Amino acid sequence: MYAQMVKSEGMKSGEEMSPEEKAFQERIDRGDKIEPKDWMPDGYRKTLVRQIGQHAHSEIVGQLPEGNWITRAPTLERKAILLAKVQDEAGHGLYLYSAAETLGVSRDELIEKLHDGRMKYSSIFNYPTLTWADMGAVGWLVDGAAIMNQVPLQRTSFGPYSRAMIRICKEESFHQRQGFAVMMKMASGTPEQKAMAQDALNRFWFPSLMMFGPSDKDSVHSAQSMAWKIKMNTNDELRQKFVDQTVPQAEYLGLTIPDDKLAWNEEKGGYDFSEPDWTEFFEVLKGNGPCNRERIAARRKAWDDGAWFRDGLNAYAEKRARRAPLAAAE
Ligand code: BYC
Repeated sequence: MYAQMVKSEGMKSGEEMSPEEKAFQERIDRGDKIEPKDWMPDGYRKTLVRQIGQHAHSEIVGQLPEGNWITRAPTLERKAILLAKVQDEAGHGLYLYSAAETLGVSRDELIEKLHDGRMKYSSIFNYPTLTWADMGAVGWLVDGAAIMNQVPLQRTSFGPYSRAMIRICKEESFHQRQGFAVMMKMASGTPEQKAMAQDALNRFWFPSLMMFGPSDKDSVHSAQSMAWKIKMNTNDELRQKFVDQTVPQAEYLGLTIPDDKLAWNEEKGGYDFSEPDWTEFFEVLKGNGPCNRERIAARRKAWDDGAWFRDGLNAYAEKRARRAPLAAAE
């Protein structure tokens, strides 16, 4: 079973809903934002914790493949830019953990579930970054795919998630442009540099298409999540938009998308393209991708190494809380 935490139970019809559920759905349909203290169905809360939590984990685990290149960036300027980008990802993770916490789950609980495999993070971060050109491909394709998914999420129905997405999207578009700038430099460089750029595109193309999730027929959560406006589009809709946006960019770079079936389809006004290898996708989700074990081991180590710091912060917070009543009494 590749979908593990929250089972989407199938959607209720209007008649099956309780009066509270009906009123809730009417609020969603009107476009109201739902805030943390508002009444919400249990499934809505659980779905949000699952999606926002996984999204937060993706931002944090997503630092690892890029962090790998900070010490090896080709110039000081590139190093400073990459460092800033990786720091931004940490910030995105923190906004998202905070949004999830408003739903009554603690950050520690979410992190524990990541570490023991009960929660996922984006499949893309289980692929290695082998050359500097991969920093270009990650920014251009991975952040490009992320933005395609995240721009509509600015209108998601849960207020704290929507507000977090507005901030994140601003930074994400800078990330995508820095990736494209790296690709432009590489693609217009020496033949060896252009070959590195092409190789990075070859390796990251299909994993980037997988970021949008399984095809609609296999997406267990889409129908309910869209009815609740937790998701605004289906996985296939966003994947199509991403391909349509990215193909002309590859042409501009003089690079070839590694797909023989890629062809403009006049009738649908979009590209036809090959499906990713879904067997590979489900294997990555099960923990068998090229870097799954390495990524989780790195996160566990960071958590263990930071224990002394968290203990210190907690001890300080307790001390302050003990002193507060005394200070008030003086
Ligand atoms: N990877 O019914 P479905 C970033 C899981 S980070 C892993 O379609 P849903 C960045 C899915 O969770 C970008 N798992 O699910 C950071 C579910 O399993 P569970 C992260 C995937 O939720 C640093 C099962 O498959 N963005 O931008 O309706 C550097 C069934 O799928 C994936 C977000 O997280 C996957 N690719 O739709 C650079 C965006 N796809 O949970 C960049 C927010 C599916 O039942 N999330 N699964 O065990 C979403 O929009 C949706 O959760 C998804 C999946 C479209 C990803």
